Amino acid sequence: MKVLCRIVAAVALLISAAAVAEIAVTDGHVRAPIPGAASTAAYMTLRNTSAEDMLLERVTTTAAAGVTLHNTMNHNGMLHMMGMASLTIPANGSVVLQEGGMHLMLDSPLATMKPGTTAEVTLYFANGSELTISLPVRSVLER
Ligand SMILES: [Cu+2]
Repeated sequence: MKVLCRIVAAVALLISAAAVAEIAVTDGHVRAPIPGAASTAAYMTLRNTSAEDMLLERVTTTAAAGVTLHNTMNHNGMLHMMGMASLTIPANGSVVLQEGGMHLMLDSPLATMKPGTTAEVTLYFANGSELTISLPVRSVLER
């Protein structure tokens, strides 16, 4: 029984280690909210290093009251934002969240989110894995 427990513990360790390594985030940042603004956006590149599609189902942040997945649509030259229930990051592929495209919408951002600070964002995937990232807050003037 003792040996079995050790094996179970070792397997559990392997699973949790693999779960966070499947997604690599690069170029992540949050746009510093304009004082009094109802929302701001976060951008990043999500790369899936595994052989399975990864479904991003839920996002949370400590830097705003709420966060949702958004896509930007162009209807006859008018840009509209639409909520997305989930986002698939294809196996061995990547998805770019960028201005004018898909992004994370942070609603009621904290007033303390100023350029030079960081915002913590946690990504929850359908396979049970989650990833917490610390994104730098950047001024809109920075590129
Ligand atoms: Cu949006």
